[in-house]
Amino acid sequence: MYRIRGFEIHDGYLDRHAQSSVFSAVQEIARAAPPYAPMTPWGKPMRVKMTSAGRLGWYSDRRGYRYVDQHPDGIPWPPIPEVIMEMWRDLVPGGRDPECCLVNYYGEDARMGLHQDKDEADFAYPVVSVSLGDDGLFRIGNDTKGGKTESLWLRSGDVVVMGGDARLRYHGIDKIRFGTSTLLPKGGRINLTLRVVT
Ligand code: MD3
Ligand code: FE
Repeated sequence: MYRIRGFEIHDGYLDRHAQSSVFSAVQEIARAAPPYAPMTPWGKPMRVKMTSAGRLGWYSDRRGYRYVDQHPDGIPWPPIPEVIMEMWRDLVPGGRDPECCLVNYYGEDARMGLHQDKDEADFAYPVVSVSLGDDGLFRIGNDTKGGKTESLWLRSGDVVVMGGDARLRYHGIDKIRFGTSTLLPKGGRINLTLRVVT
């Protein structure tokens, strides 16, 4: 484990076997709650496809960003699979369980601009991120817009814990290196973020 700007980077946290187990769990979530491209508040669909597991799922439309208790098709979000819960309990011991596991799918040209995650009620809880599949170039900024940023490649099996001082840092994914991993049969990158929401 090493730290950059308060982010705990657990590189190689999941070995190949564990990555396959977590990927199977993600496919189970995607079967119950199909990934979709959320509409941004400014009316453009996101390039990253998303779905969620847990009591609450992250959602966006013309009215803004928020957590909702159902998939846009009106189905309840599936429960967070146990293999995913185990990672949270290992890395964030003794606290509440996450209420949301947001699943992000990055195809060849998908990226996510620099943003803060502040739709949650309690910033004392960290966000845990799990990367699967192709490499993604992760950019870390500051607590306000602008200033110098640092970038690092996240690889399949890497886990990042964003807590304490790092919880409100600007961050994003600039690009993925399509085809760098054989974990996902169709290529691309999956990121899971585990969050306490309320
Ligand atoms: C830092 N996802 O879902 S994960 C997101 O790879 C998101 O899909 C990116 O940013 C991805 O909101 C980056 C790393 C991450 C996630 C949540 C954070 C970094 C964070 C919350 C607070 C601070
Ligand atoms: Fe984020």
